[in-house]
Amino acid sequence: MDVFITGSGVYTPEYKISNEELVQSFNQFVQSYNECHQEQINSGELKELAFSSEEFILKASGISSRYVIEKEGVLNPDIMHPLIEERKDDELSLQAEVAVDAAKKALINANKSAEEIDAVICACSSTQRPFPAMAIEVQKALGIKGFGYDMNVACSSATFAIANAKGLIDAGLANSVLIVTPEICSAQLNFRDRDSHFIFGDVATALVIENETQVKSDNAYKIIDIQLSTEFSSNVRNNAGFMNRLTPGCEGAKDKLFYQNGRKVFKEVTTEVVRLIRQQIENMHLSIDDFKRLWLHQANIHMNRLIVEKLTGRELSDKLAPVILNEYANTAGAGSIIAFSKYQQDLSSGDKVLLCSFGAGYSIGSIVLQRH
Ligand code: CO8
Repeated sequence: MDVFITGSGVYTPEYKISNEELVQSFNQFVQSYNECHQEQINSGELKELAFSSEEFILKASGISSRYVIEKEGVLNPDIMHPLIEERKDDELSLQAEVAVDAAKKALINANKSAEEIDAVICACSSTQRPFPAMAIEVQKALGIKGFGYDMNVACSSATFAIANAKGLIDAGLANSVLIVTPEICSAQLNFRDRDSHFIFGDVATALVIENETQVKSDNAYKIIDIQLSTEFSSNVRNNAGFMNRLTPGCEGAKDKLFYQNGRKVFKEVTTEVVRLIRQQIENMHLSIDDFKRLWLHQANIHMNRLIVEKLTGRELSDKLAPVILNEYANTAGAGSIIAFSKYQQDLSSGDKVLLCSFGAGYSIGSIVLQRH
Protein backbone atom coordinates (compact mmCIF):
# COMPACT_ATOMS: atom_id res chain seq x y z
CA MET A 1 0.00 0.00 0.00
CA ASP A 2 1.36 3.45 -0.90
CA VAL A 3 1.83 6.07 1.79
CA PHE A 4 1.50 9.82 1.19
CA ILE A 5 2.32 13.12 2.83
CA THR A 6 -1.06 14.79 2.43
CA GLY A 7 -0.72 18.08 4.29
CA SER A 8 1.62 20.46 6.06
CA GLY A 9 1.34 23.47 8.34
CA VAL A 10 3.67 26.05 9.87
CA TYR A 11 3.25 28.09 13.06
CA THR A 12 5.44 31.20 12.90
CA PRO A 13 5.89 33.06 16.22
CA GLU A 14 4.75 36.65 16.45
CA TYR A 15 8.16 38.18 17.29
CA LYS A 16 11.04 38.63 14.89
CA ILE A 17 14.62 39.57 15.82
CA SER A 18 16.92 41.07 13.18
CA ASN A 19 20.68 40.52 13.22
CA GLU A 20 21.03 44.20 14.07
CA GLU A 21 18.90 43.90 17.21
CA LEU A 22 20.57 40.68 18.29
CA VAL A 23 24.11 41.99 17.82
CA GLN A 24 23.29 45.26 19.59
CA SER A 25 22.09 43.39 22.67
CA PHE A 26 25.03 40.92 22.56
CA ASN A 27 27.57 43.72 22.24
CA GLN A 28 26.03 45.62 25.17
CA PHE A 29 26.44 42.47 27.24
CA VAL A 30 30.10 42.10 26.10
CA GLN A 31 30.88 45.72 26.88
CA SER A 32 29.45 45.57 30.38
CA TYR A 33 31.08 42.16 31.05
CA ASN A 34 34.49 43.47 30.00
CA GLU A 35 34.07 46.66 32.06
CA CYS A 36 32.95 44.71 35.14
CA HIS A 37 35.85 42.24 34.85
CA GLN A 38 38.54 44.72 33.79
CA GLU A 39 40.90 43.78 36.64
CA GLN A 40 40.72 40.02 36.06
CA ILE A 41 41.10 40.58 32.31
CA ASN A 42 44.18 42.75 32.87
CA SER A 43 45.71 40.14 35.21
CA GLY A 44 45.07 37.35 32.68
CA GLU A 45 42.65 35.57 35.01
CA LEU A 46 39.76 36.07 32.56
CA LYS A 47 39.64 36.46 28.80
CA GLU A 48 38.17 39.60 27.29
CA LEU A 49 34.98 38.82 25.37
CA ALA A 50 34.87 39.73 21.67
CA PHE A 51 32.07 41.63 19.97
CA SER A 52 29.69 39.98 17.52
CA SER A 53 29.01 41.42 14.08
CA GLU A 54 26.04 41.53 11.70
CA GLU A 55 28.36 41.23 8.73
CA PHE A 56 29.90 38.01 10.08
CA ILE A 57 26.53 36.43 10.83
CA LEU A 58 25.06 37.10 7.39
CA LYS A 59 28.25 36.13 5.57
CA ALA A 60 29.02 32.98 7.58
CA SER A 61 25.47 31.61 7.80
CA GLY A 62 23.06 33.41 5.46
CA ILE A 63 20.81 34.24 8.43
CA SER A 64 19.22 37.74 8.54
CA SER A 65 16.55 37.24 11.19
CA ARG A 66 14.79 34.69 13.36
CA TYR A 67 11.32 34.37 14.93
CA VAL A 68 11.02 33.86 18.69
CA ILE A 69 8.19 33.16 21.06
CA GLU A 70 9.41 35.85 23.49
CA LYS A 71 11.65 38.73 22.48
CA GLU A 72 12.16 41.12 25.41
CA GLY A 73 14.09 38.70 27.61
CA VAL A 74 16.28 37.55 24.73
CA LEU A 75 17.28 41.12 23.86
CA ASN A 76 17.75 42.36 27.44
CA PRO A 77 21.55 42.20 28.03
CA ASP A 78 20.90 41.48 31.72
CA ILE A 79 18.67 38.46 30.95
CA MET A 80 19.44 37.00 27.49
CA HIS A 81 16.89 34.23 27.42
CA PRO A 82 13.18 34.17 26.61
CA LEU A 83 10.98 35.10 29.55
CA ILE A 84 8.36 32.39 29.51
CA GLU A 85 6.38 31.61 32.64
CA GLU A 86 5.89 28.03 33.69
CA ARG A 87 2.28 26.91 33.26
CA LYS A 88 0.20 24.86 35.66
CA ASP A 89 -0.26 21.14 35.09
CA ASP A 90 -3.89 21.65 34.06
CA GLU A 91 -2.99 24.27 31.43
CA LEU A 92 -1.96 23.41 27.86
CA SER A 93 1.84 23.53 27.78
CA LEU A 94 3.49 26.05 25.50
CA GLN A 95 5.12 23.44 23.28
CA ALA A 96 1.81 21.63 22.82
CA GLU A 97 0.10 24.96 22.07
CA VAL A 98 2.42 25.84 19.17
CA ALA A 99 2.28 22.25 17.90
CA VAL A 100 -1.53 22.39 17.90
CA ASP A 101 -1.47 25.61 15.89
CA ALA A 102 0.71 24.02 13.17
CA ALA A 103 -1.33 20.79 13.34
CA LYS A 104 -4.62 22.62 12.69
CA LYS A 105 -3.10 24.19 9.58
CA ALA A 106 -1.78 20.82 8.37
CA LEU A 107 -5.19 19.19 8.91
CA ILE A 108 -6.90 21.89 6.83
CA ASN A 109 -4.20 21.48 4.16
CA ALA A 110 -4.77 17.70 4.14
CA ASN A 111 -8.55 18.19 4.08
CA LYS A 112 -8.87 16.10 7.25
CA SER A 113 -10.59 16.43 10.58
CA ALA A 114 -8.88 15.51 13.86
CA GLU A 115 -11.28 12.57 14.27
CA GLU A 116 -9.80 11.00 11.14
CA ILE A 117 -6.27 10.87 12.64
CA ASP A 118 -5.17 7.67 14.42
CA ALA A 119 -1.80 8.62 15.89
CA VAL A 120 0.35 11.63 16.81
CA ILE A 121 4.14 11.73 16.76
CA CYS A 122 5.85 14.70 18.36
CA ALA A 123 9.28 14.75 16.71
CA CYS A 124 11.65 17.55 17.67
CA SER A 125 15.05 18.27 19.15
CA SER A 126 13.79 18.90 22.70
CA THR A 127 10.59 18.40 24.58
CA GLN A 128 9.90 20.69 27.49
CA ARG A 129 9.48 17.77 29.92
CA PRO A 130 10.29 14.04 29.87
CA PHE A 131 6.68 12.91 30.39
CA PRO A 132 3.77 12.73 29.87
CA ALA A 133 4.62 12.75 26.17
CA MET A 134 4.02 16.03 24.38
CA ALA A 135 2.34 14.07 21.58
CA ILE A 136 -0.32 12.78 23.98
CA GLU A 137 -1.07 16.31 25.14
CA VAL A 138 -1.42 17.42 21.49
CA GLN A 139 -3.61 14.36 20.85
CA LYS A 140 -5.92 15.39 23.71
CA ALA A 141 -6.01 19.07 22.72
CA LEU A 142 -7.10 18.13 19.19
CA GLY A 143 -9.52 15.38 20.25
CA ILE A 144 -7.63 12.64 18.42
CA LYS A 145 -8.26 9.01 19.35
CA GLY A 146 -5.57 6.31 19.11
CA PHE A 147 -2.09 6.95 20.48
CA GLY A 148 0.83 9.36 20.54
CA TYR A 149 4.51 9.34 21.38
CA ASP A 150 7.56 11.60 21.32
CA MET A 151 10.82 11.07 19.49
CA ASN A 152 14.01 13.07 19.14
CA VAL A 153 16.59 12.86 16.38
CA ALA A 154 17.57 16.56 16.67
CA CYS A 155 17.51 18.23 13.23
CA SER A 156 16.40 15.00 11.57
CA SER A 157 13.42 14.49 13.87
CA ALA A 158 10.74 15.20 11.26
CA THR A 159 12.20 13.03 8.49
CA PHE A 160 12.78 10.15 10.90
CA ALA A 161 9.18 10.63 12.08
CA ILE A 162 7.96 10.31 8.48
CA ALA A 163 9.73 6.92 8.42
CA ASN A 164 8.01 6.03 11.72
CA ALA A 165 4.61 7.12 10.45
CA LYS A 166 5.05 5.07 7.28
CA GLY A 167 6.06 2.10 9.44
CA LEU A 168 2.91 2.47 11.56
CA ILE A 169 0.78 2.59 8.43
CA ASP A 170 2.58 -0.34 6.78
CA ALA A 171 2.11 -2.35 9.98
CA GLY A 172 -1.63 -1.63 10.01
CA LEU A 173 -1.41 0.26 13.33
CA ALA A 174 -2.71 3.53 11.84
CA ASN A 175 -4.16 4.87 8.61
CA SER A 176 -3.51 8.56 9.21
CA VAL A 177 -0.67 9.94 11.34
CA LEU A 178 -0.06 13.52 12.47
CA ILE A 179 3.57 14.57 12.99
CA VAL A 180 4.26 17.76 14.94
CA THR A 181 7.68 19.40 15.21
CA PRO A 182 7.50 22.21 17.76
CA GLU A 183 11.02 23.67 17.99
CA ILE A 184 11.41 26.23 20.79
CA CYS A 185 15.13 26.60 20.09
CA SER A 186 15.47 29.98 21.86
CA ALA A 187 15.01 28.22 25.20
CA GLN A 188 18.18 26.16 24.78
CA LEU A 189 20.32 28.68 22.96
CA ASN A 190 23.15 30.43 24.81
CA PHE A 191 22.56 34.05 23.76
CA ARG A 192 25.84 34.98 25.53
CA ASP A 193 27.90 32.76 23.22
CA ARG A 194 29.31 34.69 20.26
CA ASP A 195 29.79 31.54 18.17
CA SER A 196 26.17 30.44 18.30
CA HIS A 197 23.91 33.27 19.60
CA PHE A 198 22.61 33.98 16.09
CA ILE A 199 21.96 30.46 14.84
CA PHE A 200 18.46 29.42 15.90
CA GLY A 201 14.84 30.52 15.79
CA ASP A 202 11.51 29.19 17.04
CA VAL A 203 8.79 27.61 14.89
CA ALA A 204 6.42 24.64 14.82
CA THR A 205 5.57 22.52 11.80
CA ALA A 206 3.14 19.68 11.23
CA LEU A 207 2.62 17.00 8.61
CA VAL A 208 -0.17 14.53 7.88
CA ILE A 209 0.92 11.09 6.62
CA GLU A 210 -1.70 8.70 5.27
CA ASN A 211 -2.24 5.49 3.43
CA GLU A 212 -3.59 5.74 -0.12
CA THR A 213 -7.18 4.98 0.84
CA GLN A 214 -7.32 8.09 3.07
CA VAL A 215 -5.98 10.74 0.69
CA LYS A 216 -8.38 13.67 0.31
CA SER A 217 -5.89 16.41 -0.48
CA ASP A 218 -5.01 17.49 -4.01
CA ASN A 219 -1.38 18.24 -3.14
CA ALA A 220 -0.25 14.87 -1.80
CA TYR A 221 3.23 13.35 -2.17
CA LYS A 222 3.82 9.61 -2.46
CA ILE A 223 6.72 8.38 -0.33
CA ILE A 224 8.95 6.47 -2.75
CA ASP A 225 12.13 5.88 -0.76
CA ILE A 226 13.51 6.66 2.70
CA GLN A 227 17.15 6.54 3.79
CA LEU A 228 18.10 7.10 7.42
CA SER A 229 21.63 7.37 8.72
CA THR A 230 23.23 8.17 12.08
CA GLU A 231 26.81 8.32 13.25
CA PHE A 232 27.72 9.35 16.79
CA SER A 233 29.43 12.72 17.13
CA SER A 234 29.83 15.15 20.05
CA ASN A 235 30.38 18.08 17.71
CA VAL A 236 26.78 19.26 18.26
CA ARG A 237 25.71 18.69 21.83
CA ASN A 238 23.59 19.73 24.80
CA ASN A 239 24.21 17.97 28.12
CA ALA A 240 21.01 19.13 29.86
CA GLY A 241 19.17 16.21 31.36
CA PHE A 242 17.52 14.63 34.35
CA MET A 243 20.85 13.54 35.87
CA ASN A 244 22.35 17.06 35.99
CA ARG A 245 21.32 17.61 39.61
CA LEU A 246 23.29 14.53 40.70
CA THR A 247 26.58 16.37 40.22
CA PRO A 248 26.46 19.42 42.52
CA GLY A 249 27.33 22.66 40.74
CA CYS A 250 26.82 21.28 37.26
CA GLU A 251 23.26 22.54 36.78
CA GLY A 252 23.14 25.70 34.66
CA ALA A 253 26.65 25.23 33.25
CA LYS A 254 27.30 26.29 29.64
CA ASP A 255 27.25 22.73 28.34
CA LYS A 256 23.61 22.41 29.47
CA LEU A 257 22.67 24.56 26.48
CA PHE A 258 23.38 24.04 22.76
CA TYR A 259 27.06 24.10 21.78
CA GLN A 260 28.93 22.91 18.73
CA ASN A 261 32.09 22.83 16.71
CA GLY A 262 30.40 24.46 13.73
CA ARG A 263 33.30 24.18 11.32
CA LYS A 264 33.66 20.41 11.81
CA VAL A 265 29.91 19.89 11.62
CA PHE A 266 29.79 21.84 8.39
CA LYS A 267 32.48 19.77 6.73
CA GLU A 268 31.60 16.32 8.02
CA VAL A 269 27.84 16.53 7.60
CA THR A 270 27.91 18.15 4.15
CA THR A 271 30.22 15.43 2.81
CA GLU A 272 28.04 12.66 4.20
CA VAL A 273 24.77 14.19 2.94
CA VAL A 274 26.13 14.38 -0.62
CA ARG A 275 27.35 10.77 -0.41
CA LEU A 276 24.05 9.48 0.98
CA ILE A 277 21.81 11.28 -1.55
CA ARG A 278 24.04 10.21 -4.46
CA GLN A 279 23.86 6.59 -3.31
CA GLN A 280 20.10 6.78 -2.75
CA ILE A 281 19.45 8.14 -6.23
CA GLU A 282 21.83 5.66 -7.84
CA ASN A 283 20.14 2.75 -6.05
CA MET A 284 16.83 3.94 -7.47
CA HIS A 285 18.33 4.11 -10.99
CA LEU A 286 17.49 7.81 -11.10
CA SER A 287 19.55 10.89 -11.91
CA ILE A 288 19.57 14.08 -9.82
CA ASP A 289 18.25 15.83 -12.94
CA ASP A 290 15.01 13.85 -12.46
CA PHE A 291 14.32 15.95 -9.34
CA LYS A 292 12.31 19.15 -9.55
CA ARG A 293 13.01 20.27 -5.97
CA LEU A 294 15.31 19.58 -3.05
CA TRP A 295 13.85 20.67 0.29
CA LEU A 296 17.02 20.67 2.37
CA HIS A 297 17.64 21.18 6.08
CA GLN A 298 18.20 24.83 6.91
CA ALA A 299 21.35 25.30 9.02
CA ASN A 300 23.70 27.30 6.87
CA ILE A 301 23.27 28.67 3.35
CA HIS A 302 26.80 27.59 2.37
CA MET A 303 26.06 23.98 3.34
CA ASN A 304 23.02 24.01 1.06
CA ARG A 305 24.97 25.74 -1.71
CA LEU A 306 27.74 23.14 -1.52
CA ILE A 307 25.31 20.22 -1.42
CA VAL A 308 23.38 21.53 -4.44
CA GLU A 309 26.54 22.30 -6.42
CA LYS A 310 28.10 18.92 -5.71
CA LEU A 311 24.92 17.00 -6.48
CA THR A 312 23.66 18.90 -9.49
CA GLY A 313 26.54 21.03 -10.79
CA ARG A 314 24.05 23.89 -10.67
CA GLU A 315 23.88 27.01 -8.52
CA LEU A 316 21.68 27.22 -5.44
CA SER A 317 18.30 28.76 -6.34
CA ASP A 318 14.91 28.92 -4.65
CA LYS A 319 13.44 27.02 -7.58
CA LEU A 320 15.81 24.10 -7.03
CA ALA A 321 16.49 24.17 -3.27
CA PRO A 322 14.56 26.93 -1.51
CA VAL A 323 16.19 28.77 1.40
CA ILE A 324 14.08 29.89 4.33
CA LEU A 325 16.86 30.20 6.90
CA ASN A 326 17.56 33.81 5.94
CA GLU A 327 14.20 34.66 7.54
CA TYR A 328 13.71 31.82 10.09
CA ALA A 329 17.37 30.93 10.95
CA ASN A 330 18.06 27.30 11.86
CA THR A 331 14.84 25.82 13.24
CA ALA A 332 16.30 22.36 13.94
CA GLY A 333 13.94 19.54 12.87
CA ALA A 334 11.44 21.93 11.31
CA GLY A 335 13.67 23.66 8.72
CA SER A 336 13.19 21.38 5.74
CA ILE A 337 9.46 21.10 6.52
CA ILE A 338 9.05 24.90 6.39
CA ALA A 339 10.75 24.87 2.97
CA PHE A 340 8.49 21.97 1.89
CA SER A 341 5.38 23.76 3.09
CA LYS A 342 6.16 27.12 1.53
CA TYR A 343 7.73 26.09 -1.79
CA GLN A 344 5.53 23.55 -3.59
CA GLN A 345 2.73 25.44 -5.33
CA ASP A 346 4.46 25.32 -8.73
CA LEU A 347 4.98 21.54 -8.77
CA SER A 348 3.01 19.25 -11.09
CA SER A 349 1.67 15.73 -10.83
CA GLY A 350 4.44 13.15 -11.31
CA ASP A 351 7.28 15.50 -10.27
CA LYS A 352 9.98 13.79 -8.22
CA VAL A 353 11.22 15.77 -5.23
CA LEU A 354 13.54 15.19 -2.28
CA LEU A 355 13.22 16.12 1.40
CA CYS A 356 16.47 15.88 3.36
CA SER A 357 17.39 16.83 6.92
CA PHE A 358 20.77 16.64 8.61
CA GLY A 359 22.35 17.66 11.90
CA ALA A 360 23.14 16.62 15.43
CA GLY A 361 23.74 12.98 16.15
CA TYR A 362 25.04 13.10 13.43
CA SER A 363 21.79 12.23 11.68
CA ILE A 364 20.55 12.35 8.09
CA GLY A 365 17.06 11.54 6.83
CA SER A 366 16.53 11.63 3.06
CA ILE A 367 13.13 10.99 1.48
CA VAL A 368 12.27 10.70 -2.21
CA LEU A 369 8.70 11.77 -2.94
CA GLN A 370 6.51 11.99 -6.02
CA ARG A 371 3.77 14.55 -6.43
CA HIS A 372 0.39 12.80 -6.72
N1 CO8 B 1 30.73 37.71 15.15
C1 CO8 B 1 31.96 38.00 14.63
N2 CO8 B 1 32.93 37.07 14.47
C2 CO8 B 1 32.64 35.82 14.88
C3 CO8 B 1 31.41 35.46 15.45
C4 CO8 B 1 30.42 36.48 15.58
N3 CO8 B 1 29.20 36.21 16.09
N4 CO8 B 1 31.42 34.15 15.75
C5 CO8 B 1 32.65 33.69 15.41
N5 CO8 B 1 33.40 34.70 14.88
C6 CO8 B 1 34.77 34.63 14.40
C7 CO8 B 1 35.56 33.52 15.07
O1 CO8 B 1 36.12 33.93 16.28
C8 CO8 B 1 36.62 33.24 14.02
O2 CO8 B 1 37.62 34.21 14.11
P1 CO8 B 1 39.18 33.82 13.81
O3 CO8 B 1 39.19 33.40 12.37
O4 CO8 B 1 39.89 35.10 14.08
O5 CO8 B 1 39.50 32.69 14.74
C9 CO8 B 1 35.89 33.49 12.69
O6 CO8 B 1 34.78 34.32 13.02
C10 CO8 B 1 35.40 32.23 12.03
O7 CO8 B 1 34.69 31.45 13.01
P2 CO8 B 1 34.09 30.02 12.68
O8 CO8 B 1 35.19 29.17 12.14
O9 CO8 B 1 33.34 29.53 13.89
O10 CO8 B 1 33.06 30.44 11.54
P3 CO8 B 1 32.41 29.56 10.40
O11 CO8 B 1 32.73 30.16 9.11
O12 CO8 B 1 32.65 28.10 10.58
O13 CO8 B 1 30.85 29.83 10.67
C11 CO8 B 1 28.96 28.68 11.62
C12 CO8 B 1 30.27 29.44 11.90
C13 CO8 B 1 28.00 29.69 10.97
C14 CO8 B 1 28.38 28.20 12.94
C15 CO8 B 1 29.20 27.51 10.64
O14 CO8 B 1 30.34 26.79 11.05
C16 CO8 B 1 28.04 26.56 10.54
O15 CO8 B 1 26.92 26.94 10.28
N6 CO8 B 1 28.28 25.25 10.67
C17 CO8 B 1 27.29 24.21 10.53
C18 CO8 B 1 26.63 24.05 11.82
C19 CO8 B 1 25.48 23.08 11.77
O16 CO8 B 1 24.93 22.73 10.77
N7 CO8 B 1 25.13 22.64 12.93
C20 CO8 B 1 24.05 21.77 13.08
C21 CO8 B 1 23.47 22.16 14.34
S1 CO8 B 1 21.77 22.16 14.37
C22 CO8 B 1 21.25 20.65 14.96
O17 CO8 B 1 21.77 19.62 14.69
C23 CO8 B 1 20.09 20.68 15.87
C24 CO8 B 1 20.52 20.74 17.26
C25 CO8 B 1 19.32 20.81 18.12
C26 CO8 B 1 18.65 22.16 18.16
C27 CO8 B 1 19.19 23.04 19.21
C28 CO8 B 1 18.34 24.24 19.45
C29 CO8 B 1 19.11 25.36 20.16
